[in-house]
Amino acid sequence: MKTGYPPDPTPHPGGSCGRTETAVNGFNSSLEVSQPPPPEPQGQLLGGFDEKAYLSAKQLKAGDDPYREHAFNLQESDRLGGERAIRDTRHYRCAALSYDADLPSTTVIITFHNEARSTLLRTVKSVLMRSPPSLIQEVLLIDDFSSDLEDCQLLAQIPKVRCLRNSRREGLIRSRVKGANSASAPILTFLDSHCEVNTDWLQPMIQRVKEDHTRVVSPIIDVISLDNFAYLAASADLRGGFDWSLHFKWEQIPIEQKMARSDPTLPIRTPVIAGGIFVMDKSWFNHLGQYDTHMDIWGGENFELSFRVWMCGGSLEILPCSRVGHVFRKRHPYDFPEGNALTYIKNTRRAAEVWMDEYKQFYYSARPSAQGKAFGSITERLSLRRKLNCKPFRWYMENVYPELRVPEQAAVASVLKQGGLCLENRRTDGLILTECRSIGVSRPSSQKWELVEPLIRQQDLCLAISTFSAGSKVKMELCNAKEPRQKWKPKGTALLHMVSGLCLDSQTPAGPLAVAQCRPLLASQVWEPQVVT
Ligand code: LR7
Ligand code: MN
Repeated sequence: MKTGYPPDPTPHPGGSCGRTETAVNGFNSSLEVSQPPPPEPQGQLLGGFDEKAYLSAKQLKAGDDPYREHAFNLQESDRLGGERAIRDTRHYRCAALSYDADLPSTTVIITFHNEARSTLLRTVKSVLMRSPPSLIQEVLLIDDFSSDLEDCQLLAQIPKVRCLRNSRREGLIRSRVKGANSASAPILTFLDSHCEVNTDWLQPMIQRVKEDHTRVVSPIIDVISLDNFAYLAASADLRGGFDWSLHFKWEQIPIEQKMARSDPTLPIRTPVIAGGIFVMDKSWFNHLGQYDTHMDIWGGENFELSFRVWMCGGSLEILPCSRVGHVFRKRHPYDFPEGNALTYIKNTRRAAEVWMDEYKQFYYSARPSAQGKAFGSITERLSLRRKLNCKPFRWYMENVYPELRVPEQAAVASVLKQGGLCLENRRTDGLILTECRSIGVSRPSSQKWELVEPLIRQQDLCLAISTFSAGSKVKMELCNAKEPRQKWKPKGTALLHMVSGLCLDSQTPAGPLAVAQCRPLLASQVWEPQVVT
């Protein structure tokens, strides 16, 4: 089995979604902080809200570690105050685009647990300042049981801002669902509580969703430095990906797609989204089953949502003309009541068990400690998947994320035994059932098989039927996981050809073997894979 996965478990935001400086280009930190704030009609924007009092009531005390409470430099954040100018990081061609005059409005949902006042206020104010007012129906804050009740209550004095508070800690997943259920606009926009949205961030996203309500769209997520709060442009050539341990990562757009991009303002298809910042039609969100509300606190919901959107008829994209800054941190500044590792395992296990079909085995090999850990009942989510008639994970692998390599299983070669005999591929006679042989201590390669669903392979040759009817001879041909004649699946003790519904049968042991109507336990259809070295 392939190794080299990240240490297990790795439920860490810094490791998983922190953009490294290599993913950042063209930054200039001093530029953005020194620009004068734009002339905003403050009173109008903030209503009766007293920004100064709000911010000064809770600031870092002299001598305190500025990183302790929030895992970013609070002193720097506080120094910036409630708003600042940031550089427009979009490609210059974005500024020339135009959007429909009658775009639908949105509810901006921001869940938070003990967020710093200055970062939270900048998030809210940047939304109010940098969005066309007609598009913002409301900003809905969900206070996930923060220690200070007033954080949220006071902000609700700002026009258009509402605040809901959980009476116990729920985590970001259930908090967002609560927000969605209370939202009054037809479009939902999710944001983390330490963001700053950039020029014209909203219109491109709402436009794409208006044109096709099954699209779920996100911006390019710029980096706000956790040390000096510089606003840094992120690379526009990245999309969301993951490895088999369900560890999110940014990755380069595949080269063919990159070459085909004549226009840098076009959307980028992405296999998964980072999770925190996206726009989605509210009816589509509800139709697709919102979120899995049995996931706790943090993590995994972005995979679950991404698989579900793709597999159940929607799509995910990153819009390069929309930019939102986010403070990427290296650790969680809050506690996990059940522990960080167990929570991540529970959440990702639920995503894997519901959505990944036979591919979940790769998740378990990459994260062995997940086996046997509690993840609750998934009955409801499985019936949701059935009700929505979603495609198999194999479809997702083939059509959405073919770049995700299935771990090499070459190491697990088996003989396929029947009684005391073995399946063998002879160059002269084709596929036969014959005595199991060994050369010295090892088997001849002609009797070694790799069962990598749906393929039964020998090097680059795969077992295939010739026609789809009973009696069809089986032969070896070049592997192609999309070729229906090559699709097999172990079923009980039989080897089922998935498309014809027939089973591998050895009634003509001298070969070539054929497929026949499945008859469970018929001796000539019982195959026993036995791992060999
Ligand atoms: O118990 C909690 N309750 C909350 O309301 C824990 C967190 N939260 C809030 C928190 O205040 C914040 O607003 O939830 C939001 C996300 O938590 P962060 O900021 O601690 O997490 P993160 O930025 O590392 O999280 C990324 O992955 C998460 C997986 O569950 C979520 O999907 C986050 O929304 C996501 N953030 C982003 O996608 C922003 C870009 C970062 C990346 C990649
Ligand atoms: Mn965040």
